[in-house]
Amino acid sequence: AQPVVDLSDNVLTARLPSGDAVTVYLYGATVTSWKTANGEEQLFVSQAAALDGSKPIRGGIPLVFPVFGPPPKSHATGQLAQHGFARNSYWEFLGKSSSESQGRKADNSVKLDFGLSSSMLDEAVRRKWPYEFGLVYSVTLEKNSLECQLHVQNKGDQPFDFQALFHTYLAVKDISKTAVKGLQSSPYVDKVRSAQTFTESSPSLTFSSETDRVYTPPSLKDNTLVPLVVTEDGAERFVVTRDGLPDVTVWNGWVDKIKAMGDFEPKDGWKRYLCIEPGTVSSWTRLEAGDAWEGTCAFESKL
Ligand code: TA6
Repeated sequence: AQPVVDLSDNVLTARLPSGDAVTVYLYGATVTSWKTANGEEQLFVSQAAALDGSKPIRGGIPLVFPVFGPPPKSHATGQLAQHGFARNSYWEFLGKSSSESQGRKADNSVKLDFGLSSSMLDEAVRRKWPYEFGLVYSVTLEKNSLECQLHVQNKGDQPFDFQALFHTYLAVKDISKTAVKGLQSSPYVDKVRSAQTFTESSPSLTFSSETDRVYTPPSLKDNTLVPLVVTEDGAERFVVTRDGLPDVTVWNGWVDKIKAMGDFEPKDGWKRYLCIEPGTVSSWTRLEAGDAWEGTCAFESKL
């Protein structure tokens, strides 16, 4: 049996013979559902998420490019919306391929490619960030895992500086029983404490109030990055791996921030999500004319 892929009304669905499935809206190339074979939804999407292209989808995996957070006014991205334009632009589906593994056609794996180039942007957006670029976003679904890879190409004759991040809303049963391991000794910028920098002392980060931190865990001696483990009630729930993405934002808005978000429903939904956001956001990545950059993260469900 082969993976089944369908695209209609700007929504792409893919399903593996094992039953694992993914849904991607061409709007923002936003993954809005990732289900493991048992039908269990792995991502959180607000019940009030706008799915009509009127605003970025609240939940799933919004893509952040070329700037994370509110853009610095004095920066070339200064005129763009918070988190940039990737998540509120229409991408195109470039096609599917089942990734070869060990030389054999893996029938329980499918790679979906999406593209966004500067020529596809609204003129109003192009004027705010007038660089020529090409993005290819690959979403690979395998049994119990989802891999997200962003390839950025500078197609102009001017260098540009960018940030990129996968703003992943993981579904959890209860945030008060959820922890993140693998951040110990990592420096982090704490948005809740006037963006001051601290060092994580705990081997297991837990949540009891609004949390909004950008961690930059030190890479290992062989330059690989430490996997993060999300646990629930002490048991492994997700393993998050990164390649070329030095930062991880950890965010839960808690009661008040979520109450104030018009497109966040239900209002007690803060208890059932945790954003683990791999990216390169603590500095700017400069891309020379003609050069390319790639960043990859993978989420493995241990349920
Ligand atoms: O990634 C964390 C964060 O930057 C928070 O500060 C909060 O603003 C969240 O993203 C949601 O941002 P959004 O623009 O999607 O409402």
